[in-house]
Amino acid sequence: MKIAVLGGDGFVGWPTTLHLSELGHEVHIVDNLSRRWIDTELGVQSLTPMDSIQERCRIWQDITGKKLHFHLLDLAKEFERLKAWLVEHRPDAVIHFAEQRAAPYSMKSDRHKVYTVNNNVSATHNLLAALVESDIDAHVVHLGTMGVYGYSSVGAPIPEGYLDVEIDTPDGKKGQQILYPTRPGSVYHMTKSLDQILFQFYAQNDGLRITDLHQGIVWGTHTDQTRRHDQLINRFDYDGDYGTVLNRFLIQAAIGYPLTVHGTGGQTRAFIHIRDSVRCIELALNSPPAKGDRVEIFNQMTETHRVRDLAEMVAGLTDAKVAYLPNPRKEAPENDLIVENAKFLALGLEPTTLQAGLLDEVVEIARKYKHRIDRSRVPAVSGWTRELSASVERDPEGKRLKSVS
Ligand code: NAD
Ligand code: USQ
Repeated sequence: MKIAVLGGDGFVGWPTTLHLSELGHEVHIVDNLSRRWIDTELGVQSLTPMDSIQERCRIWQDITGKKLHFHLLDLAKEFERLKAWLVEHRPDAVIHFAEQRAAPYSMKSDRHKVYTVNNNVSATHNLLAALVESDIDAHVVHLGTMGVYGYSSVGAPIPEGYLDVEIDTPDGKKGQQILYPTRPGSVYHMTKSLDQILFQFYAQNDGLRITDLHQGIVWGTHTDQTRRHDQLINRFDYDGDYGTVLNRFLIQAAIGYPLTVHGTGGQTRAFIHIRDSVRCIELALNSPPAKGDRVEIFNQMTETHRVRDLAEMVAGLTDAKVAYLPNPRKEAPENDLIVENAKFLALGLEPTTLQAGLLDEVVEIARKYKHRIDRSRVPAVSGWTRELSASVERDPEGKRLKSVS
């Protein structure tokens, strides 16, 4: 297949690109490199040293003989170029990772909210409109999030996208399936909820074939392909905006930083290892919906964990200390979470669960590159409201930070 990987320079996009290239697909990365610019804005860098995307592609070709194509394009701002690109390349499938993906970044200020909405909603809508206009019947595989469902305890498993409901009609009760009601907890998660409506419309109106993957928190860093060469190494975010909870706990343990649990740590979330994430995308690509079908939705996760249990587990493995901090986010302090993921299991996914070996692997990588970590960038300082911003703990280590700007 000819596959466009939109956002292919990112944390999930890069290993997906390599995985699909290894399988023999012709892969085209389309990315505006905005994520690298955001690192510059925030004054942070990936824990792992990342080469330029061109250099990464060159190394992959040297090692495997397989060519990767890179195209610098902003999906949200360059509609005409995007359309021209699609017409020229006519991909069989488009994998859409190209959005601003950090909830804390999306809540930093009004500017960050506006950027996240403009970038994410326009990127998705431009893609859909361009596919219709250029009459390209590519299968769109989008990376959505478990967070669209919200995190209130419902006491029942969260289904894969659609909820069976009964409504009262003059002729009695009638069964229906509706999109599971969204309850986003950040501006970022809200954009993913808006994406769902865009997908529903374009599938129904234009027969676009769309799969939406509601993914949990991705952890780990290596896949079989990124391991092959130092310069193929994946991005690894550890900072207070882009670092996600388990990866953050693992690097914190590696550098002797207290594990930064927000609130009581009673938040339960869904998780998936990066190597299962790329495998799920392959499985979804191989099972496209038919033209005219409703949007296909998968819950892309393998297990759920409570944040404080993760912290205690990492502390137990590494002797790290756990710090219970004021929560900068407005979120349920405690929640249960049961998630259905039968569809990927039926397609052959063999879940990689949280094992000590894989946890150690991340700690080892963090130890190797710990000289690249700026401890002052570890605290999560983006508050969801003015009041929460005021109560944020900027110094979990108990040392005065020199600067948090
Ligand atoms: P990332 O930020 O590392 O990668 C996103 C890539 O998209 C970056 O390379 C960025 O430069 C590019 N991009 C953003 N806006 C663009 C635009 N307008 N035009 C072109 N390129 C653009 O993020 P990630 O962690 O790889 O996540 C990829 C996708 O998966 C995101 O959509 C995210 O919402 C979703 N997801 C991620 C996780 C996770 O834990 N990382 C979990 C669930 C879902
Ligand atoms: N948390 C801590 N300590 C930390 C960091 C986070 O206790 O140092 C808590 C948060 O308060 C939250 C939970 O851990 O309750 C998860 O936070 P996170 O930053 O790991 O994940 P989240 O903000 O939800 O976002 C990440 C990705 C996003 C993706 C989402 C999947 O950045 O792109 O969509 O995971 S999900 O969470 O399933 O919606």
